[in-house]
Amino acid sequence: MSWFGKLKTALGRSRESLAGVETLAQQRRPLDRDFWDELEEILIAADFGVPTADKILDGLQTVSRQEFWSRSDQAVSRFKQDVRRFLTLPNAALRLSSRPAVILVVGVNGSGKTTTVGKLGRYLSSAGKRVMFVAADTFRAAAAEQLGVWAERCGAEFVRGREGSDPSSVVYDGLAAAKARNVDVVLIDTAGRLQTKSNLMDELKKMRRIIERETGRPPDETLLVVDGTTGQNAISQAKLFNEATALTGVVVTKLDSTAKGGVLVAIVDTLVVPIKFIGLGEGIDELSPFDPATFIDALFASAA
Ligand SMILES: Nc1nc2c(ncn2[C@@H]2O[C@H](COP(=O)(O)OP(=O)(O)OP(=O)(O)O)[C@@H](O)[C@H]2O)c(=O)[nH]1
Ligand SMILES: [Mg+2]
Repeated sequence: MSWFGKLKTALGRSRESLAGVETLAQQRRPLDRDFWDELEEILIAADFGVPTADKILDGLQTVSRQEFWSRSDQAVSRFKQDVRRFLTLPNAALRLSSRPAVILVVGVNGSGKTTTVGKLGRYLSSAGKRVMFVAADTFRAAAAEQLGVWAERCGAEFVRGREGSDPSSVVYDGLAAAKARNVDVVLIDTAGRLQTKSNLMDELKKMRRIIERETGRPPDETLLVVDGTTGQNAISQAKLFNEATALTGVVVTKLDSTAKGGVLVAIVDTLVVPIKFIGLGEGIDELSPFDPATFIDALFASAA
């Protein structure tokens, strides 16, 4: 199956959540109050969230008046362009400007951080990079073992600490080992849950300080991993992390599962941080750089 075919298959549920938009276009209806209400309902059911849905619809209604549109297919075609515009932010590509480059991976428990580190390791080592994984999740018993398995799968160097040890000291050890072993990219996997939320945020800040002290720079990337199936919950979690650490990118996982397409638009609109990758399955190769144009094509392609 082609890569685009795979993307289309993975996004099946998301596409279903927006199928009503295609129906509205095919009906070639007048742009009356009922039309706008129905479109809004579809967007909210597809996890756009009320603020983002309203922002898109307000813009669309203004243009429809200015350009004297009369039919729903015109509005829907512009709608797709607008969604694509909403999803497009600068700096969407992974930025690895220093050596070793440091990628800090954060997010709530179960969002897919460790899996994403594993997939990113494969992605980067396939591109010829020497990769190291650092297990800074010392909170959960099996966390380091889980990351170790991913490291073996993609031939990454691996640094871990003792269970319950200070995550920042593991980060410190990891950075020292990375310099000694001539590593190109250090990926740091963090805990998703501690005793309290403020502990978690404090710990992330501390790791960030260690990285700055040891490399002279903030992490090249601080990626927030978000479970796309958690809908509007994902948005409020993302906001919390964005306040605690300067995020440079988002990875939305489980788009092959019950996620609805609108959640990506809501995330980008709320955080103003680009989505850099999407997770399309549990396998090591099921991660894709995020490209808004391809995503929109796959999201709206008729189910042929
Ligand atoms: N279907 C699907 N499942 C995924 C994807 N990414 C991760 N998962 C699954 O989500 C579950 C949690 O993934 P982890 O990588 O362990 O999540 P985590 O954020 O590291 O979790 P904690 O370490 O507990 O905070 C696992 O069962 C993964 O296989 C994805 O893109 N698609
Ligand atoms: Mg984990």
